[in-house]
Amino acid sequence: MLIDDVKIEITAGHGGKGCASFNKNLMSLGPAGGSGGHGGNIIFQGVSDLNALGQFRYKKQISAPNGRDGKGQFCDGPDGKDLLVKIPVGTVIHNLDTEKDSEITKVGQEIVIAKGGQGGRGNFHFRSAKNTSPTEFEEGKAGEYFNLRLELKLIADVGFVGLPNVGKSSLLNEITNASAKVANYQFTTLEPNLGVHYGLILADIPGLIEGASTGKGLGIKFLKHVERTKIFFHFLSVESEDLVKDYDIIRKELQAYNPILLEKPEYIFISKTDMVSPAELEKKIKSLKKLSSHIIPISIHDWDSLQKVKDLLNEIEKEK
Ligand SMILES: Nc1nc2c(ncn2[C@@H]2O[C@H](COP(=O)(O)OP(=O)(O)OP(=O)(O)O)[C@@H](O)[C@H]2O)c(=O)[nH]1
Ligand SMILES: [Mg+2]
Repeated sequence: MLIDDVKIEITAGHGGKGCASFNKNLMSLGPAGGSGGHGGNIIFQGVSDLNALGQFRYKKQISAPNGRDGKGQFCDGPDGKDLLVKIPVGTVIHNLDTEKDSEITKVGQEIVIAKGGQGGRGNFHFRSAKNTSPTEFEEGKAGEYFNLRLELKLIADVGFVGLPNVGKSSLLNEITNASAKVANYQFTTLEPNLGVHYGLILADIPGLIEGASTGKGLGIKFLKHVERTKIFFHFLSVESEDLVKDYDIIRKELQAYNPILLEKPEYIFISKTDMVSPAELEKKIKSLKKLSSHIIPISIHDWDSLQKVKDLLNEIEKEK
């Protein structure tokens, strides 16, 4: 199960306490209390693993180690280690307390989400000409505490949309490194799949059916993953009796989710062309003329058609 929306609580490390103590060396008496170490920060780091939010399925609270207390004989407490948390690229981090959002957009990007508390000063730092034997020291400061909502919104360049069983996953598997499950029934794919074609990320978005926007089937929860997709590949199966109707169903669901989706450039594919005669295919393509003058026929059993898809992707990448 893809975890793509989760609430967690995070606590950065608290600062260690400063120490009040005096030098045990009789030759140089005086304050010698060390300072507390700083608390560890909580740092989010972008990774390509889409399932990285799965770590929060059961564990909803994370904290970084505290700084240790200072000790006598000028011993400062060690700092708490920073906690590095791996987060999938495309995660929007909503801070529910400050109402500020930040976002991980690149692999390797690091954001300090909660700062560790400062360590308190030991009495050594309070010595002065007036007071050579201070007994003052500070407590460490608390680490930052926040409630966060982590929402994964894939940043794919191309989103594959279409009714179930039209061959979206099959094409993704053919032209990328993906190994999505493929089968001759609806809803084979239950979660978005990603594939990479050179510099482009392609996302196969399952579950769009008539009424998805009102919660039917898998619903439209996966559409948030195409909100930021630049281009759609819209798949229509040659097996269908009424391609225009199929097309309209998907467009309606996209619109119900967010009308902006309809403004994105799209390419219309007619899939499984090997299943009909060339004359039949021609007829079907003609039936789509009012949608677009440029319909792309594909079949995973037709090498030339796959090559054309790859050429198109190369062009899209060049423009990117
Ligand atoms: N003959 C033929 N069959 C195809 C082609 N592409 C896909 N199929 C078959 O069509 C069926 C559905 O393909 P999928 O790739 O699972 O379709 P999907 O759109 O991902 O379906 P869901 O995951 O259910 O939304 C499978 O049995 C595929 O083998 C094609 O070009 N030609
Ligand atoms: Mg599929």
